[in-house]
Amino acid sequence: MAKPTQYRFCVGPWNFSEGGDPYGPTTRPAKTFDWKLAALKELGFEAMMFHDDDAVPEIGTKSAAQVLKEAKELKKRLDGEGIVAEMVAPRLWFAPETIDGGYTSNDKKQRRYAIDRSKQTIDIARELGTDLIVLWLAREGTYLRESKSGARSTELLVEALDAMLKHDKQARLCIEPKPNEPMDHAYIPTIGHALAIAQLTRDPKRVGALIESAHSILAGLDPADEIDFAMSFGKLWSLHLNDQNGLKFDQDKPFGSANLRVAFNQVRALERNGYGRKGEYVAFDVHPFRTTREEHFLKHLDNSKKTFLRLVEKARSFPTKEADALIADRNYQDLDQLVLEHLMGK
Ligand code: GLO
Ligand code: MG
Repeated sequence: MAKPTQYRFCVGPWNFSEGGDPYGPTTRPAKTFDWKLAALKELGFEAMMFHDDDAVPEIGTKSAAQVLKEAKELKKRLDGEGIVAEMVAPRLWFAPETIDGGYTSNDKKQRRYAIDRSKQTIDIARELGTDLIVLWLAREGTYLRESKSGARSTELLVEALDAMLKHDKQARLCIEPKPNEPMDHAYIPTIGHALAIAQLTRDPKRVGALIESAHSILAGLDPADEIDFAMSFGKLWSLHLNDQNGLKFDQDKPFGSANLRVAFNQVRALERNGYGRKGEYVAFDVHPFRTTREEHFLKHLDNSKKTFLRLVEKARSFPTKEADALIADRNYQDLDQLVLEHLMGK
């Protein structure tokens, strides 16, 4: 039997957010990058995720050479701290150029901007020592369906992915699907869509996926099924665990906070498919509640990790024999109770 996975954890600088929402200002002071790096280490996390402009602040004002120089400096800094860069993601959704989308914008100039910026992200990743490029296709969708053609948008997405794959022969593109927010409807809403579009690219084996629990739930799906599906293709290369209370705005709650059983099933799926054995990290894409005081700034991360590790214990100690007997007897009634008793601690 394979040795149990020793999970390794990862977080992004944006996960130390300050509590601002569309209805009110921030409620905690902004923290510096150095503070976040120290916090990450204190929490026992081993890797950091980066947007391109987390790695190189004010990226839009800097020359290509300057961007690479700063990426190199960051790599040295991370090496010194013993922290790995897990991935880099182009933060396309912030720029004035991408108001109508990046790769699927109706404006050719803006599509070019999105592709060029993504290529630069790949260059930054190379400097940071990672081949993983995360693509959260935030604005690749519509507010108004009649404003774009879905067929043309699929073509444009494939063109963009191809341009990135061509730019660097090592880079792996990891699509993070999300069905809505900020868009009404996104073009790549689920893992199925991500894996399907991979097949249309010039190098399907370098296009995989990242599952975020909340995004699956927002699509009305069970994140555990999404994990099983992606891993059946060997295509789950990164993971954003969190929680989501139904079909609302993207809540990014601590892992297990809304539905412990759904969280348990995600951990079971990770365990049964061997997630982490090829060096994949478990990231928590969680945010502190707006009410969180400054002195409790790290609780959402620490608690998510605690819950995850407790659920790993629960997955490993699950009474499989008893469960199998109930399954064989089609006694799902008692199987249900067995799961509940196990989670409640009996
Ligand atoms: C938002 C996304 C976002 C991405 C991150 C990496 O809903 O989950 O946090 O994961 O920007 O691209
Ligand atoms: Mg995410």
